[in-house]
Amino acid sequence: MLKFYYAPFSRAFGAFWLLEELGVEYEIVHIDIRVAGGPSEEYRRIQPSKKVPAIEHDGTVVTERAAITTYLADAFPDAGLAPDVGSAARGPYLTWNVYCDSVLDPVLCARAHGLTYANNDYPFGLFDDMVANVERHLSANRYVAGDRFTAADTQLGSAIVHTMRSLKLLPERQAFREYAERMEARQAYQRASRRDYEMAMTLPFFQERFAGTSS
Ligand SMILES: N[C@@H](CCC(=O)N[C@@H](CS)C(=O)NCC(=O)O)C(=O)O
Repeated sequence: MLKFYYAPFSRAFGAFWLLEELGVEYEIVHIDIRVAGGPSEEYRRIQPSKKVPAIEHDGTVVTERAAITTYLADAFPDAGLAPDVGSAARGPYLTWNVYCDSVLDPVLCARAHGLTYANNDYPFGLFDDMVANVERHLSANRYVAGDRFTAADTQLGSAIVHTMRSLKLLPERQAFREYAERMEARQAYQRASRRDYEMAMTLPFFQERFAGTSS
């Protein structure tokens, strides 16, 4: 039994897309992160900061996106979305999976909230270094781990599409646009995206915000 703790239009999207790529059965548990006061205290038992995503697989709870991504790809090896342990591709696969949460997301979050800093003292480093690193990597590689799609692409792909296209925090670069297009063309991405939108539109929070616009 696999439970997916999720909220639409959130950082849970990458895991949602990965579950669709894996083609496994899962049950969605909607956590209302937009309700006044946040999710119920009971949810802290699953995710200590009451955030999404989280998964529960045969009684094991996994939180934090990089861990969830690694866990799921390893738990369902038939999908072939995790490079073998010891293979050359395993290095960039793990590096970029973690980099998305420990560098890319906090750097962009700091910028979104107006945190300015010029030194390299924060563990996530500098905005320009992050952008240059992602651009360099995607200019040289079709996918995170080289020439084939892996679970780590759901991490980087979801982050790039969301922060470049919707939030406009990540600057437009040709390498980012081409990578985003490759990701958006995937059927699993499109299925997850459609369901994410449909679920968002069942919530008054998004019904009000999207009133009068079309998808
Ligand atoms: N460190 C967590 C962060 C997840 C996260 O920030 N989730 C946001 C969704 S956009 C959330 O649940 N926010 C709800 C809240 O802060 O109340 C991870 O990587 O899984």
